[in-house]
Amino acid sequence: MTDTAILMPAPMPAAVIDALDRRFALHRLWEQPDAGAFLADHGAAIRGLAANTLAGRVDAALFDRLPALEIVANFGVGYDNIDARAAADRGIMVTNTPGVLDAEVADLTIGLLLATIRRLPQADRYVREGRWPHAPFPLSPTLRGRTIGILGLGAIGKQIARRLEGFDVRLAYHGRSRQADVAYDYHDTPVALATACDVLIAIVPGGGGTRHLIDADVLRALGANGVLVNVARGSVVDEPALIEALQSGTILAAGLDVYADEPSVPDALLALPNVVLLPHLGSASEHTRAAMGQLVVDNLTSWFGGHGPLTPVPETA
Ligand code: NAP
Ligand code: 8YV
Repeated sequence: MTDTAILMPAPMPAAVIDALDRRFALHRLWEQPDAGAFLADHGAAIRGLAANTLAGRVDAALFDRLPALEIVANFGVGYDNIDARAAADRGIMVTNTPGVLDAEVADLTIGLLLATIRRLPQADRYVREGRWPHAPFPLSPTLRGRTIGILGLGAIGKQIARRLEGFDVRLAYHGRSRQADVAYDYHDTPVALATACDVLIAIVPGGGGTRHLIDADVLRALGANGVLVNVARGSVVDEPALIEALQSGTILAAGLDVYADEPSVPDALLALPNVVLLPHLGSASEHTRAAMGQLVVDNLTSWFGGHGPLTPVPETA
């Protein structure tokens, strides 16, 4: 155990807390009766921050209160909760958890896609409500014959695509640039991708660069047989436009793991019969959350052991 002070603004898995407690002087900000007063009294001593999406924005305003901060270790591969450029400007390292969750998120995406197209939650409710003896569950749409567009063919997008190759569907993608070693059809705008597809899977990072990348035009291009699956971030989709598209039949259905204002889900979405709604579950297995937590611990341990970061984000690498 060292006296290096680490701040954890919001709870993380118990194993992460225990491991950090053993190595560092860990401060649990959520247990403080007055977080502002704690930061005023102890902020100058904090050298590491263990962050997650529950911790609120990690930005210049927080960095101002933590003048000795050296590293932010994020519990998650997406780090749109952190102003990484502001961190880079101050020489603060930011790390995330790439790789260890790719397969889990890809599995979940396939499950959500099938659940949405074959209406599995609706069918489960049908059985529980005792309706099966009275009439068979209505026939569903199908995955057969579809073209699936992946918006963001990165580490997770590629794992999703690899799984979908086993489903005998056509695959296409959009990113800011064409990837030389990828054989799937490339489209140079989200609208062009949606026009070519009848399933659109969003798995890009969140933040300003991708805000409302899926808007009313993209949804119109996806079409009346179209299915949207969003496992990226809620900010990537214009949520009111999506609700309108689902209500009016502009698209067929949506499977959503993420929302604009988590954990709030708009009543209009809850009321729709043609959506499957998950509470941000992409990486949420015990196995994968443990691996993510270990990587947070390992990044902090490596940094304060003088060995540098293990998984720095590009802005601060
Ligand atoms: P990654 O390897 O960095 O891949 C991101 C992909 O998005 C890249 O292919 C990139 O391609 C593309 N992209 C980035 N900005 C873009 C833009 N403005 N327009 C179009 N494409 C863009 O990241 P990853 O590890 O696959 O993770 C992706 C995201 O998934 C995370 O950042 C996180 O938000 C989300 N996620 C969600 C869950 C969940 O629980 N639902 C779990 C894990 C991750 P180009 O560079 O060619 O544009
Ligand atoms: C986590 C995620 O739910 O890694 C990400 O980007 O969205 C998820 O794995 C989230 O980061 C937990 O804080």
